[in-house]
Amino acid sequence: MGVVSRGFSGKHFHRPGPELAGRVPPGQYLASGFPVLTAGATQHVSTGQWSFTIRGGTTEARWTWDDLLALPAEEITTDIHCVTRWTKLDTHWTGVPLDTLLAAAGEVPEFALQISHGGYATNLPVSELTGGKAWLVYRYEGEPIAAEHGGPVRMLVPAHYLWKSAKWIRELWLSAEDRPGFWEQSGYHHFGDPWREQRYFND
Ligand SMILES: Nc1nc2c(c(=O)[nH]1)N[C@H]1C(S)=C(S)[C@@H](COP(=O)(O)O)O[C@H]1N2
Ligand SMILES: [Mo]
Repeated sequence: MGVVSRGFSGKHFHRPGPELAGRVPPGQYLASGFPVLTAGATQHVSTGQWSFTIRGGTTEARWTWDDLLALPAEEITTDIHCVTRWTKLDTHWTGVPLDTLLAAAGEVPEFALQISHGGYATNLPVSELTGGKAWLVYRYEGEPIAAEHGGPVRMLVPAHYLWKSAKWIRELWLSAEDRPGFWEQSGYHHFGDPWREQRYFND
């Protein structure tokens, strides 16, 4: 992984007014644009190349782009929070809930590691990906997701800091141990709850 490209620049961020205090987690600012945060290079994955595999359940399950589009999709409106302190309110996405996908994996162990094209990875308990809390998304604001934002398909787990939402996702590795991903190996939190400001390992 190389340099982290940051979209952070002062004039595009502002403090939330009091009316939004309950929407914006502690230490966060509102972003007017949609910053791009990538460790390393943008991955260019075609829809024909893309597939998603869940390993580590009693059944290995895999979906191509066409398989994913054939599944019932949900429209998601949600706020997203990056650990570099920007928050974006009311983003709209279209995608398939992980509940649907994990149901095809049989019995599953406790932890999940999201794996991306390009080598990025991030971990969460499986229980954070079920119960309508996570989606594989393929549309943003009604359009295909731009490559820089993780298209054609990325994970969306909005209850956690956005580093827990892998762009260009290709696999989910399930296991009984909690294996750290890219940022977690560099001292970031294993859980990453923005409301509890779980930025670094000991937060
Ligand atoms: N594959 C991959 N996914 C990733 C990252 C990355 O570097 N590579 N960065 C993470 C971080 S730190 C954030 S804040 C969000 C940024 O998503 P965005 O670039 O669409 O704003 O993607 C997350 N997912
Ligand atoms: Mo981030």
